[in-house]
Amino acid sequence: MLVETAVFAAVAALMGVSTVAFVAFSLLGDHENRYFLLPPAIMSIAGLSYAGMAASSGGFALEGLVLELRYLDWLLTTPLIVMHIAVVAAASRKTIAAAMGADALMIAAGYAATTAATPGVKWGGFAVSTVAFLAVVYLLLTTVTDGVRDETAAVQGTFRTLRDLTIALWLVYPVIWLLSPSGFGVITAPDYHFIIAVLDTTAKVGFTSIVTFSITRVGDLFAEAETTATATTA
Ligand code: RET
Repeated sequence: MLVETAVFAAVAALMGVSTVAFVAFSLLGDHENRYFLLPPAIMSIAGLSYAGMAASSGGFALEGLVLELRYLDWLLTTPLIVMHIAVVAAASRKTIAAAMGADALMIAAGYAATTAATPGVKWGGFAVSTVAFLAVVYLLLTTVTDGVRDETAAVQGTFRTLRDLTIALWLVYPVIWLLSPSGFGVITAPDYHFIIAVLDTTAKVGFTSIVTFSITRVGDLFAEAETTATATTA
């Protein structure tokens, strides 16, 4: 069996377990989390996609569709990840929509670059994708962050850490793409698949957990701040 088939299958299993864990966390906790559907949605889409990638690379079904399944996963889940971060900061609907739209463009152009037959389309797609990525980063650093400006230092700190970790991790994707056979071919395709599997797992399971616990924590901190403000004015 191909090593990448085993890697894809392992990630699929992990996403399946995470889906159940996030549903359980939302249902069993005594916290108010209005965004509880986002993590299981993100995990289950990725789980199905990785299961398909395992089947495809192992020659069971969906022949030759690894790339399509990966980009379909990213097209659906990365805007949801952006939305999850933005709702923590109570960003406006307009800002959230703009960030999600730029994110989707980033993935669509990245797909065009990866499957391009000519260098023109490839590097044009890479350029469009990178600009869209920078637009997402810009929105996260400006308008989305403005949403927490009036909050306590603790709320702001939690949000900034989360935001910066996400930006740093996402920055690795275009760098690895440049090193992969789609870019300059410094690393092999199996290595690229493995690195992406690790990055996807960190970005999804790792960071979505941090966001989910931050929502709980930021919620608590908001409540604390309000109690203190009421106590001071009373
Ligand atoms: C590509 C290549 C073209 C240039 C850029 C890219 C960026 C991709 C990113 C993907 C993030 C994926 C995540 C998945 C989670 O499971 C398409 C590689 C800028 C940022 C977070």
